[in-house]
Parts: sequence; structure tokens; C-alpha cells
Amino acid sequence: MSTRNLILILGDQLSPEISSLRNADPKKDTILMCEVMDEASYVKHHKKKIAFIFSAMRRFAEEMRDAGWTVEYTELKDADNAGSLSGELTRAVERLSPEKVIMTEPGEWRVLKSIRGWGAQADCDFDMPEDDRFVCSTAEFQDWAKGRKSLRMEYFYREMRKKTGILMEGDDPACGRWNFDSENRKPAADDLFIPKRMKFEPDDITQEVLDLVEAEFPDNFGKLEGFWFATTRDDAEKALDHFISDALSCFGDYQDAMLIEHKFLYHSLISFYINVGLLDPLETCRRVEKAFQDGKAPINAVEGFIRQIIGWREYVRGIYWMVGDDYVNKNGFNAKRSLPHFYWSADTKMKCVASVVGQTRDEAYAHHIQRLMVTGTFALLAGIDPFEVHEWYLAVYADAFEWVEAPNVVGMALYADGGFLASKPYAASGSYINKMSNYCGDCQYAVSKKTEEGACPFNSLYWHFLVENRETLKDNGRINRAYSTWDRMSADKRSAYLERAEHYLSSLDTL
Ligand code: FAD
Ligand code: DLZ
Ligand code: SF4
Repeated sequence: MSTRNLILILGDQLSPEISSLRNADPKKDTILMCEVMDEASYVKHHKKKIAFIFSAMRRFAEEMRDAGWTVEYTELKDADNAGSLSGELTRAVERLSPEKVIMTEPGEWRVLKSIRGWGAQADCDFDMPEDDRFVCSTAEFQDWAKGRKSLRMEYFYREMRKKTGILMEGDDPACGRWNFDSENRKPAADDLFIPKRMKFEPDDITQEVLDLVEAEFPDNFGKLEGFWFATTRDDAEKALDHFISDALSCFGDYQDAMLIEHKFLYHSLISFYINVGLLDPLETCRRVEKAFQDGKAPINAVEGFIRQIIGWREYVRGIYWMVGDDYVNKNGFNAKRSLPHFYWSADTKMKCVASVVGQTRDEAYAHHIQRLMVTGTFALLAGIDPFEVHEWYLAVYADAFEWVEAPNVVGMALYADGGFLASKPYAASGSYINKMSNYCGDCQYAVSKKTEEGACPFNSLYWHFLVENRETLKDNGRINRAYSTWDRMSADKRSAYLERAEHYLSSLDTL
């Protein structure tokens, strides 16, 4: 058996329009997809994440076969599975003798380097076209960034609005403003009407994958029960439609809110579908924009949502590829503590952390503010080694791929890149969480206590963090006010804060 071109499609490249397939011919070319242990174990992924990706891969292979393609698919348990992408490529080349191997650029430095190495010694031509499922190419981002003293998402985002024409009235932003974020900070109340979210019952393929994951990854973090993800394009589109009709109009108002009983609030729950290629980001934004044009959703919701996708999502990707493969090793505050065990067990008296970790274990999902202001802020304040935090986030979320996860964790949540991505660290005391959530009412610590026994750990750790890192942060105008407050405090109060923080830091695992 032989083929003209062999086209390798990765688990996050499940888009029929992907660049590697663009000039391909189903009659002459062969698609290769492979479940391999290297990819399933470079971190100990959440069980639901592995199940989602394998099931979506299998369904994509089926869809492509139905469309007339020849698909060579290696399952994880196939006897001769080589265990790595390059090993599987080598096997397939021996089997099929292609003239050329084609693969769209992967979303991670690790894979890029390894496959480039493979391509350099391959016995056939090798081509790696750019991944153009993004609004902004990596070259365009670097052009935009060139010569700027500091990068700010807001200015980049405006360029993306102009480029796409989304929410534009001629040269001006729709409704006269680029950004409606100031209207998007309502705390949620317990009695809000929260829409029921769409869940997809596992079909035979998903069930087979769930059994496989349970058998092969029994010790990985996360629950497999209650698997609800869509694994096909059609179902992912249904989930998007459902979000637009039932949740979008409140998305803006409650974007930053957190409620124990409502893990999803009005979020879209589509990042995993976009990231693996089941939904197209620009098309998603256009559908959301249409809801605004049809009078079905207000501007603050629609603008807020679109900013996350053509703004933040594109911006973090640009930074990931611009900074280089050592981004994940950045450690601007020289933070050295180990990740506390409760990030895996949810066994902590801090209700906010227990709740977010528990939800993450159950769903492989937490929304942005939970990731940023609860588990992220705690890790920042407690001085946890950024690499360990990065590996945790990369493992536990179904949408986690390094190009999007690392800048959000290392740059946004931990400010470990020295302020490249964000303008200031997201350091906050317990009062922020108390304002935006109902966690504190149910917590064994008291958010109102600052330095006494039983005081909320976020309160003293906040000041400890600022004091410890004053030298690094002293020129940051956005954080000066906090230092002025600190300087005005009595010496007794300041030492009480630091002692309480030291006490907590000396026994992090028992918090
Ligand atoms: P919604 O709140 O409904 O937002 C809509 C869409 O906007 C998302 O689906 C996503 O595609 C995009 N988006 C929103 N915020 C961001 C952002 N900061 N960066 C990139 N895209 C964004 N997102 C990932 O896709 N993968 C990750 O591994 C990831 N890790 C994160 C780690 C930390 C510490 C933080 C603070 C954020 C992280 N995010 C990550 C961004 C964001 O939390 C998720 O995209 C979002 O929670 C996904 O849920 P949703 O689809 O309901 O999003
Ligand atoms: C995340 C993941 C997992 C768990 N397994 C596979 C796999 O077996 N085969 C595959 O092609 N891709 C997998 N992926 C996604 C890759 O890790 C992802 O393509 C790279 O990290 C590049 O973004
Ligand atoms: Fe979290 Fe502190 Fe509130 Fe407890 S009191 S839930 S630790 S912010």
C-alpha cells in the first residue's frame, strides 16, 4: 500500500478546514491519527480530558472516513503502537511510503521541536504549514509587538476588532465604546435564575473510551463519571447555540461572579471545543455578534464575550510563541514553595479553594475568575513554584494546551514573566473573593479576621506577598496604593500580618 501525502492530524487539530488538509485529495492522500502514550502522559491529564480528546479524535476519524478519506487510526492499545507521534510517523512512512508528510504546526514548543527533529531526518519530504485557525498569525503578532515598550491586550484587541470588522460601525466601535468591562462585575446572588446547561450522553464510542481511560489511567486526577462533553462538531454547535439562546445575555453581568452551587453560571463552556477544533473561533464570534444585531443579547455581554476570544485568546497565543520555549520556566518572584497537596485532594478548610478544586476534579472545568482569583491568586500569594502551578493547570482542565494555559498561568495569574503579559499581579485579599462569591459564608476561616487565629489566609498572605516582593514591584504604578496603605499601618499591625502569614506558610498543607 502506498499514498501520495501522509497527513498527520493531532488531537487538537480536529478541523476539516485545517491547513494540512487544504490542498489534499481524499483519493490520493491518507490521514494519520494516533492515540499515543507520550501525549497522554506528558502531564497526568485529568481523566475527563483524555476521554474527551480520544473520543473527539475517534469521531473526527469517522467523520473524515464518511467524507471519503482514508484514515489510518492507531488506538492507544494497538499492539504495535510506538507510543509517540514520531514513532507512529516512522511506522506509517514505512508502511505507506508517502512522497511527503504534512502536518499543521502543533500548539506546543515540545511537540514542534520533536516533530521538526523527526522531519529533518525523514526519508521523504516534510511540510509543516502554519495553523491559521486564529485571527492573528504569530508573525503578525510579532509585528504588532515590535518596538512597543509594553504590550497591552486592550490595544491588540482593538486591532483585532478593526481587522475582523466585528462589532464595528465603520471605523468606530459599536455603541461608541471598545470595552464594556466596567459593567461586567456584578456579584451573583443565590436566587439568580441560572440556565440548565446542555449535557451530551456518552455514545458507544465515548463509552469505549471512558472504559479505556479508567483501565489505563486509574491514578490520574479527576472523575470520569458524569461525562457530558460534546465530542462532535454537530454537538459542539448545539452547545454553542444553547449558550447563545439561554446564557449569553447574562454573560457580561456575571462574568466575574462565583457561586458554590452553580459552577457554570452564564459561561459558554466552549473553550475545549474551540481548542481542539470542533468550533471555529471567528465563526463563534460572528454568531454571538448576530445575537446582538438581532436584539437578543446586550452589548456588554456580547462585547465581553468577543473580547475573550479575539482579544485574550489571540493575545496569549501571540505571547506564547513570541517569548519562546522557556516561558514555562519564568519565575520573576523566585517562588520556590511546593504545590500544596490540597490542589489534588480539595481537602482544605479554605472553602473557596476546596470548592474550585472539587469542581475541577468533577468537571475538568472551572471558569476564568475561579482559575485566576482563587487557585491562581492563592498560588501567587503563597509563593508556589510557577512550574509546578503550570503543570497543575495543564493537567486538570479539559481545555488546557500549553499555548493558552502557560501565558494565563505564568503570565496572568502568577506574574512570573515579570509583567510581560499583564500590567500588574492579580494579588487580592479575601475581600475580593467575599465580594464576588458566596464561598466565605461557608468557610472555616473568617474573611473579616485579618491577623487572629482563624483569619482568612488570603488576608495576611496578601500583605506578605507585597512585602516580600517590594523590590520587584516598586516601580509598578498600579500597585503603589497598596504600598502606601502598608506604610501607613502601625508597626504592630504589620508584624501581626507577617507573623500570621509566616504561620500559614510554615504549614501550607494543613490550611
Ligand atoms: P467563557 O468564560 O465563556 O469565555 C468565552 C471564551 O473566551 C472561552 O471559551 C475561551 O475560548 C476564551 N477565553 C476567555 N478567557 C480567555 C483567556 N484568558 N485566554 C484564552 N482564552 C480565553 N483557557 C483555555 O482555553 N485553556 C487553558 O488552559 C486555560 N488556562 C487558564 C489558566 C488560568 C490561570 C486562567 C486565569 C485562565 C485560563 N484560561 C484557559 C482562560 C479561561 O479561564 C478559559 O478559557 C475559560 O474559563 C473557559 O471556559 P468557558 O468556555 O466557559 O469560557
Ligand atoms: C492532549 C492530547 C492527548 C491526551 N492525547 C493525544 C494523543 O494521543 N494524540 C494526539 O495526537 N494528541 C493528543 N493530545 C493533544 C496533543 O497533546 C496536542 O496536539 C499537543 O499538545 C500540541 O498542542
Ligand atoms: Fe476563601 Fe478566605 Fe473566603 Fe475562606 S474566608 S472562602 S479562605 S476568601
